[in-house]
Amino acid sequence: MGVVFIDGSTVRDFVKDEAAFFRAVDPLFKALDVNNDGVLSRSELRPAFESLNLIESHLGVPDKKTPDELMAIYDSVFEKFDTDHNETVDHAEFREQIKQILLAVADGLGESPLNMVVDDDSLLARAVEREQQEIQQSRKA
Ligand SMILES: [Ca+2]
Ligand SMILES: [Ca+2]
Repeated sequence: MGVVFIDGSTVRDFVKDEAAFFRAVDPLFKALDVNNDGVLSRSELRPAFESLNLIESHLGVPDKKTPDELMAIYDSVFEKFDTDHNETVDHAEFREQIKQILLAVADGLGESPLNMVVDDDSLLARAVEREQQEIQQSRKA
């Protein structure tokens, strides 16, 4: 998808559209759940942190971190996802935290459209696609 125009409302509308949001988030959960037991362990959730890092660097947070700092971040992100502290992240916990992260990203973006490079298979790309489809549909109507 490359460079796109994106603003806070692109992301907020995407999160509000539960059907579209779950359609984008649930495959992520499935892909992360390597042993297919329906929940994410600490090590299974780790690849997701790496894409969160990507979001951070988009927003200008420095991404130079020592391995110790990274471990501490992974741990604190896991604790955040695991809201009932049972050492696994289930579907509902995953959806809720991704939602919170995207809403934080939306706040960071604000209301002025920003030129941004997004990965084709990232959630932000899904948000932009959804908005483009909506615009196309309203043109047809
Ligand atoms: Ca698992
Ligand atoms: Ca849990």
